[in-house]
Amino acid sequence: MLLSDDVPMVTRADPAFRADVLAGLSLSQKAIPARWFYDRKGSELFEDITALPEYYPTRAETAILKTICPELVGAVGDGVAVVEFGSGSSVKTPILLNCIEPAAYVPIDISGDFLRSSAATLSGQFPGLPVLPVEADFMHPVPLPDAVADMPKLGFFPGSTIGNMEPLAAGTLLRAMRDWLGEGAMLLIGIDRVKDEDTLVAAYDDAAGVTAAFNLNLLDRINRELAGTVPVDAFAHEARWNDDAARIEMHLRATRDVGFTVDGRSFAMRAGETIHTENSHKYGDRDARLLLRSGGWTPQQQWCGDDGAFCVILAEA
Ligand code: AVJ
Repeated sequence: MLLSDDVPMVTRADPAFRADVLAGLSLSQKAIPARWFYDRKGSELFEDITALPEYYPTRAETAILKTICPELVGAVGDGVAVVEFGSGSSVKTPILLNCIEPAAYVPIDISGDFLRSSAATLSGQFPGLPVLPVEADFMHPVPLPDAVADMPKLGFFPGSTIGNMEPLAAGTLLRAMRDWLGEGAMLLIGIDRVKDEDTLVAAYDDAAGVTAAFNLNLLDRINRELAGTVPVDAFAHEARWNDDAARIEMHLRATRDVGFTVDGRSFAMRAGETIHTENSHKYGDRDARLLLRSGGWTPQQQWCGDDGAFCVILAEA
């Protein structure tokens, strides 16, 4: 009976996803880490988010990267190895590589498949450039390729991805990057700014409902990969500004009392109760530089575009 055909297949689910979901749904404030948004559908929805009129960060950062090239070349120098933390699938990577003309490009990502396909695409775009992908979790560094051992390093961490981390974890990550890249390395990092609440909330609760679909897709993923019975139509997307913690929070709010199972375990939620799905921390001018300093990086230059909505900071280890 247990192995009958109508028992959903759950054996191929990522054990870390299952562990995070089961643990997160057992908390009094239910919470699931934001990294689980990015299945295939979620990654596509995130691409759509970056083009939304309300979602300013991607446009702002791309515009900054396009204008700062001459200054960047002067500050960074020749023959560097660019080490990107994340997939390097965005339009930002080619902008940087065209500008710096590095001696090597090392994309680091936790997802091997994604890493290899974006590395192949970039190799095609930059025929003379050694592209040396490293499959690793930022939090558990593996050695960089021998080929870049003697090159000066430029870390690249765009998108305000650091904002997903609580300050404690953000500091730990910055210190890990410093250890990884070595003393004298440079880091080019994008950090989103604190600004008026309406602008921030709109960026995470767009009129077209794309961010809502992105958030709700997590429940579909749970149902699909973890044999869940979550009634997705009983949940609503919510984006709120938490001023104490200086962050946008995304939640999934139960609109009625619900009960469901995930991987055979039962959960219940009251109407109004939420699952906390993401933090996106925003940093003031001094906050961002202090964060970098606490991670062992000394800010050298900062560019915040015409409206100061988003900043790119160059720091040295
Ligand atoms: C990819 C983490 C930078 O926090 O702005 C966008 C993710 N979530 N809309 C962000 C996201 C909802 C994004 N980061």
